[in-house]
Amino acid sequence: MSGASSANADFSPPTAPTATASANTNIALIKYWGKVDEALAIPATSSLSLTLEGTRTTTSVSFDGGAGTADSVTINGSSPTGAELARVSRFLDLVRSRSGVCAPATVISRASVPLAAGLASSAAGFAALAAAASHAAGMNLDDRALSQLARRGSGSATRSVFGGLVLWNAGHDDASSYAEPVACAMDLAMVVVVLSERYKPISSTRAMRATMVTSPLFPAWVEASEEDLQVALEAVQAGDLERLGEVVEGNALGMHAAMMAARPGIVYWLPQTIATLHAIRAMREEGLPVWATIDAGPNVKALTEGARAEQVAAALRDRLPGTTVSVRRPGGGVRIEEGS
Ligand code: 2P0
Repeated sequence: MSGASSANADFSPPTAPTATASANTNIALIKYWGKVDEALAIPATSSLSLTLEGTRTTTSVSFDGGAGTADSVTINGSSPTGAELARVSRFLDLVRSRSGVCAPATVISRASVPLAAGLASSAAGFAALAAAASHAAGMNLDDRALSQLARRGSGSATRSVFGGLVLWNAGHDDASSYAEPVACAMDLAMVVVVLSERYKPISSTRAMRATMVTSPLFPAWVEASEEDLQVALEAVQAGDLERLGEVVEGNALGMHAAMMAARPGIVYWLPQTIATLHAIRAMREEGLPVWATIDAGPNVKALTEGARAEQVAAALRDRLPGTTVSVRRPGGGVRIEEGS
């Protein structure tokens, strides 16, 4: 918090502008798991994701002096402390150091989808924060530069800058690691199956570090992932949902295999996670186009064709009583809100 702690409210302009931005979350079809450079958040692999509509986090930022000597942060009506606050302030320090603005900031953020909906929050949160903070600090970033900045907050936020299908090029340094949209004529949707609303037992950041350092399967996953990405991109170009679905499901299972092989093993799955995987396989055998993907938690997201999404959701509800199932369609990228 060097920038925030050395700054003083007296140095802030009397009418510091407020900028408001929003971003949707995204679900990776080909996963990001592991950083080769933690400080710069350079991932071990490139990844591919679908940004989802109706999952926006909206964030306002003003470098107005914040709480006096520190940033004032409000997320969903409460004030984070400890590591969560430090993570936001570290990100704001980066914006301050690049823009020359020194004042502490006031940040107010609200997610439109509750955490309990089983959708990652850091992707939308840091993409919206990157857009609002850079705008409030007077930086005029294009979308690529914005995705590079968002990456420093949370890896998956790199991709939430863009709508629809998005490729995050792993790159090898700050300039070469960024996201870009991928042309897609396919009618895709995700059906989200929420099995548990509990917080995850270990954060993604820690779990991916442990997988990289201790899992003998990690190098194999990285190698397979490069090939998976090529297959996925070819499938998208060919409009081949079956080929895309197979590689999406295989890539997620491979990521979980690599983390399960860490010492000690990282197991995000619950018994219902396995039950959902089997339900999806049975539905495929009955002719439904549906493939599973799983992130750093027990919940399952099913990739399907947009036109069949409600039918897939109904079939999942039938087979998995007591779970919450919702359809999410592709959504847009970061937006600077009116009045900023
Ligand atoms: C992904 N996940 O590609 C993968 C798949 C979860 C499983 O990106 O450490 O919260 O902040 O960069 O972005 C979750 O990781 O981790 C994630 P950090 P992040 O969506």
